[in-house]
Parts: sequence; C-alpha cells; structure tokens
Amino acid sequence: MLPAANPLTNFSPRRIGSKVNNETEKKPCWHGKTGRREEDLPGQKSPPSRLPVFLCKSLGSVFLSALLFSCSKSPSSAPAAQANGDRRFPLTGEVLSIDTAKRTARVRHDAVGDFMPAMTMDFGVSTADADALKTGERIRADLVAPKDGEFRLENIWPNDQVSADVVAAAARQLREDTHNRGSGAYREIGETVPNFALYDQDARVVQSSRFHGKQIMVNFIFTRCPDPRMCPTSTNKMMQTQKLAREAAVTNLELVSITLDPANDTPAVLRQYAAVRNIDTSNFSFLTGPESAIRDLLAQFGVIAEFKGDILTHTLSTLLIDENGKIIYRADGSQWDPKEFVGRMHRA
Ligand SMILES: [Cu+2]
Repeated sequence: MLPAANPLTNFSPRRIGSKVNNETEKKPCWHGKTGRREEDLPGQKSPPSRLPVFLCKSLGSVFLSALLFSCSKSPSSAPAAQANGDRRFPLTGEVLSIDTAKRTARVRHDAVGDFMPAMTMDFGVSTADADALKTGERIRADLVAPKDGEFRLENIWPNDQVSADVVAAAARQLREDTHNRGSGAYREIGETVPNFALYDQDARVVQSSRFHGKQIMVNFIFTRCPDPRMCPTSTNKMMQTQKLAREAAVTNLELVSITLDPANDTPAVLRQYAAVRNIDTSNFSFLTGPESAIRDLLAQFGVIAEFKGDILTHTLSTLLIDENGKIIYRADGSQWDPKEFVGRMHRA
C-alpha cells in the first residue's frame, strides 16, 4: 500500500537563498533539489530509469545526445545565502495589500513557530510576486529573515483550503496511479492522459476535466532553462502553433506547458514568464504544483528530467491529445514543426 504521503510536504523545496526575480531567465539552471525526492516515489520507476525503454520506443539511441541537454553552467551563488545567515521559516497568512512600486506585500500572518507571533507586517517580494499577488489571497511562503535587512517572502504559493485540497487529492491519486502502473507508467500514443489538478499562472486550480471536449497540446519546460535551443524554442513554437491553429479555424485548442521545476516555478514565476513573452493566455496555460504530481506526470508522459547534483538534464516532448483525452501524436526533441501539429488537429 502506498504510504500516506502528503504531496504538499515537499511542495516548497527551494534551496535556501535561491531567488525569484526579474533575472531568473538569465540564471543558470540551478535547482533547489529536495532531499525528499526519492522517498516520495516508492516503487516507482523514476523518469531517468525509463530512459532505455523510452528511447527504444520513440527515438533510437542515435538521437540521445541531441535530445538530452545538460545545463552545464556552474551553480549560482544560491547556497552562499545560507552561509550569510539567512534564516527561513514556513509562513502562512492573508495578503492585505500590495505595493507594486516598492515591491512589498502587507500580510496578516499566522504565528511563525517560535520566531514570531501572528501579526500584520510588510514583506519584500519579487517583482513577479508583487505583480501576481491579490488582496485577500491566502498564501503560504518562505519567510526569509536575513541577518540584517528586510524580511522577505519567497516561494509564494496559493493556500486557499478548497484549492489546496483539490490539488492534494489529485496528486495522491496520480501517485497511486503511477505506482500501480509501475514500469508501465509511460502512456503510449492511443492511451488516454491521466487526471491531474495543478495551478495555472494565475494561481487558479486547473483540473484535467476542464479539457474534456478540447484538443490539448502539452509540453514541459522550466523558466530558468538557459539554453535558447531548448525550452525557449519550445515556448516559441507553442506560440506559433497557437497562432497557426487559430488561422486554421481550430477552435477548441488548449495549449499547456507544465513546469519541470516546480521548486522554482511558482504560479507567479510562470505568470511572469508568459507576460515577458506577451503570451496570449486565453488558451495557453502554464501549470505547476506539487513536486510529486509533476514527477508522476513526467513518468506518464515519458519525459525525462533528471537532477545530477545541481544540474538539470531534461528531454523535450510535445504531445497532441484529442477531445477524448487520447494521445494522438507526440514529437520528441526540439525539431518539431508547428504546422505538423496543426495539420493533425481537428477542425470545427
Ligand atoms: Cu530546457
């Protein structure tokens, strides 16, 4: 039986000192790896171990070197922050107001362990968070208390109870499903996609049931990907596909990019990623959520994202799913053609 792991317990595993700010795009792909990663996956073949099967099925090993990509740059200065004496505490509370110019948020927060009683105070936040936070919103975050300097909030997630319950329940179901499928977790063309519930770039819960009756194009990216040939190219092609599909009178298309890096890619970070690219999010969502749910989706969609130390290596896959939730086409690697996908879409 599956241990009753709470998927939310490893939901905010950012490395101490890592930051979300305007410069995230330029940063190397430093990933705050969580030590819980392996223990969250009892009995599951993790995506990396699926590599041989996946490649035989879909690719052929000749493409391996072209497909796998390592962020080979050295880690950022993230760990130094810990040495600087920054302390970090989990915080929950309600946003009372936001000052976008000053990049602060006034939060009525619950008691923070022994560190601070419940009170209302202002915290520094990233530009992305200042733009995304909403008055009245319940949040959870990391309270970062530097030795000297302002307290700030990082890694901010929505914390509305109803939404959190939906996301957690779906993550548990996905965990169980992936576990039960074992080495057959990978879903082939012709199979239906699993159910999921994640947060979109506006911190709204998106359940897979929302897509029933829609054609969906899905890929996986992460916002800190430093290689322009990889995630940034993928995103550009998704945008091209969105435009071409519209021109071709495909009326029921939804595009979905799921993060490979939920430890960094909060809803606000994804929102900023879409905003700086002027992405029309009316039918293009960027999704994130509990790390276990992301990993299970990666396993089921046959995408590899492996952390070797602090280096993220990942593959690229783009899938087309029909109105009945069936995978009808997939392209592996970065060489796919938006026209090819649009050609396979059903017209109104
Ligand atoms: Cu990438």
